[in-house]
Amino acid sequence: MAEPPGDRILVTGALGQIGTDLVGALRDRHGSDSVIASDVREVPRHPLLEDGPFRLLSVLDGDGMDSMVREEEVGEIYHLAAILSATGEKKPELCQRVNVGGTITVLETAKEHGLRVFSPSSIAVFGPDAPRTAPQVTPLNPTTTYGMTKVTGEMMALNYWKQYGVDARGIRYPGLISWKSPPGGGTTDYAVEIFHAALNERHYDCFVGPDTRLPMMYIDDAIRGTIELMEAPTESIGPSRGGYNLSGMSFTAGDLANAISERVDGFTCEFKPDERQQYADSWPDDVDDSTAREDWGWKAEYDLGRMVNEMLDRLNDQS
Ligand code: NAD
Ligand code: AKB
Repeated sequence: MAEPPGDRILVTGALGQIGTDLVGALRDRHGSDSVIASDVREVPRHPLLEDGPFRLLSVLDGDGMDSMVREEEVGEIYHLAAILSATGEKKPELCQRVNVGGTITVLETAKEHGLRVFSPSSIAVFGPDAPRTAPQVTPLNPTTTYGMTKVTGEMMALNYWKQYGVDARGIRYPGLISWKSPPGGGTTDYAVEIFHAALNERHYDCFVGPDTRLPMMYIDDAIRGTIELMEAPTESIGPSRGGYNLSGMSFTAGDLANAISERVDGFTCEFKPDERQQYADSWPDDVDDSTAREDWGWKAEYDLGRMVNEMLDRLNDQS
């Protein structure tokens, strides 16, 4: 493996839901100048643009990424750029191009320059045949285009490690719930939208039914898990390196609406399932994360009650 050009961190797709929190956490840890946020778009007044370096970069531009890694002395890439499930079903070709093509760009750049890589997977890798609590190892037969791209991403991460020694690691994130930035076109977006609607309109039209149960996680757990995985010694990372199951919490859309009603007077929720219902139905209720616990000591800290309190408190503070 080549010696990396430096030890700075490049984050792709940084202006999205996860990047908004992850870049801040990485800058707190390594210093603002050491973490370069990048995205294919600019978002006016986005806090990341003021807190440290930002560069426009498409993950489909291999030459641009190669130059950036050399010129900015990068040693590690957190690769967050992707098209999520709901947008991906509307634009499957774009989803495949960005998710698979973008991951190839990142892994090839990492191979060339000896970089470490974080490349997230998703609970969308599972299909309807997976057990309701999905184990780490089970046949992966997703029915969404997005899920298929995530299976490919996991396999590529493992292959680049085995064939070229690229230290690529990933997590099968559950639906993530956060307050700093809006979700980016996924099926689990209802679990974030409902908080904004509860506080602003006292009402939410939920696009999945009340009995829809999915694996979910509060953003602070997700960011901590990401950093813990990337800081774990190489010897502790096993063959699940392309996509570790991490369990946070599991609740139905009805449970979430009830938990919010207990805190927000007069809140009502109507359930009006649309096409995203079938994507949600194809995913498991929960995941078994014993492999991540055993390999690198993962443990979630937020349950439904604590997450709801935190979301409402943070959003109230913000307004
Ligand atoms: P997001 O949609 O909020 O953000 C993705 C970002 O990628 C956007 O800012 C977008 O502008 C950028 N992007 C799109 N095409 C690009 C391109 N060609 N080049 C560079 N940037 C491009 O997504 P997110 O929720 O932050 O997800 C980040 C990663 O985590 C993705 O791989 C996603 O599949 C995975 N994930 C997210 C969740 C979740 O609930 N948020 C759950 C499971 C997995
Ligand atoms: C989506 O709903 O597409 C994402 C995910 C679970 O991967 N939040």
